[in-house]
Amino acid sequence: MKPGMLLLWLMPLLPPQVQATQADQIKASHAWIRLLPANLPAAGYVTLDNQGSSAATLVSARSAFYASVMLHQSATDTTGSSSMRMLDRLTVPAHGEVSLAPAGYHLMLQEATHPFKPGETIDITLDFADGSHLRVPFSVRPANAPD
Ligand SMILES: [Cu+2]
Repeated sequence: MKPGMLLLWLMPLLPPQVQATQADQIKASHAWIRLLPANLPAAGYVTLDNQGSSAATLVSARSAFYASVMLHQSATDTTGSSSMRMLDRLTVPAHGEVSLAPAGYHLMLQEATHPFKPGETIDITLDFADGSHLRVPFSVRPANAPD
C-alpha cells in the first residue's frame, strides 16, 4: 500500500479540521405544536439531544408562521398555581439532552401569520449562541392532543 493510500484510509478516523457548530451537534426529535383555538398562543415542544463534546445554547427561535416565537418555562409554585417566565437562553450540555415538553420548557408561538391546521407540518428555526441555526419541522396537533 502506498503511503498516500494509507492516509486516505485513516482520514475518517481523524478529528475534523473544523469545529462543528452548535447546531450541527444537536439532533432534534419529537417536535410538535399544540394548536389552541382562536388567537390563543400555541406551544411548541421538541427534544434536543446534544451529540457533541461541548455545550450548545439555544438563544432564540423563529418561524415564518408566527410573528413572535419566545422561549418560555412553565413552573408550578407551592400554592399550586402555574406561571410562565421568559428565558434568554437554554443550554443543552455536552452529550446531554433537554426536553421542551408540556409543563416545562416550551416555545411560545404568537400571532400566526399563515393559516394552517392539525396534521400539517411547519418549520421553526432554532438559533444557537455561536450564530448557527437548525431548521426543525414541527408537526401540528390539535388542542386535545395527549402530552
Ligand atoms: Cu409560554
